[in-house]
Amino acid sequence: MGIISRGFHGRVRPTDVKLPPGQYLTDDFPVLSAGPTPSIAREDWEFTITTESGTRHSWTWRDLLSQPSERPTVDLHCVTKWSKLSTGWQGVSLDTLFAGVKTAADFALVRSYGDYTTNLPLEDLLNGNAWIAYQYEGEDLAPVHGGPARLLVPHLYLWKSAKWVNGIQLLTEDEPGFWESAGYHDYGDPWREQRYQGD
Ligand SMILES: Nc1nc2c(c(=O)[nH]1)N[C@H]1C(S)=C(S)[C@@H](COP(=O)(O)O)O[C@H]1N2
Ligand SMILES: [Mo]
Repeated sequence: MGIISRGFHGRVRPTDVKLPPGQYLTDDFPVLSAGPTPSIAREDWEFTITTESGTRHSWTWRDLLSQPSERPTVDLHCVTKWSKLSTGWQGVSLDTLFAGVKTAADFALVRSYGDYTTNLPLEDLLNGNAWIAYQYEGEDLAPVHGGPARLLVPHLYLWKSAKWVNGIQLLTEDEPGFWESAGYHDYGDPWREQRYQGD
């Protein structure tokens, strides 16, 4: 019997591979917005989680800042093929905001000021996977990048990271958001290259 080389196989990826398939690296931080940048005063800002039964849990800007925050360093992958590695953020984990929310829903539809929406399984917002981010590289998040605050869910393509986030509607059935209705993938895992419906 000869020597068997196991090689790489299965779903485990080598730890030195930082770029998902089809992506290229950029040092810039490109701006991609489907519409104009809304202007949201912090004193008017509000974030609301609405459960499937209609119960609302809201946070003002002060409420948000009074929550414990985290400083994740994450890689960003845009479906237009740029990736930016090791970006530094500050924000509140969705686990913290969901701690007092009773729900049996499996899906979330995220809403932004300015009407953008995006959908994802609720599970992908929990367990340390997502934040409401309000600082980028030590500065207040710039309006073009979603300031005052955006969703950050870096394990999925960046269109899921809704800028100017305003709320999350919990749903018992999946409902497509803006890009998902236009033919983009319902889930959008960059490592499985789920760019478009059918990928
Ligand atoms: N509200 C809102 N959020 C959005 C978008 C948008 O058009 N509106 N574009 C999405 C897309 S397609 C991408 S790639 C990222 C871009 O984030 P950036 O402009 O900070 O790079 O934001 C996502 N979040
Ligand atoms: Mo995008």
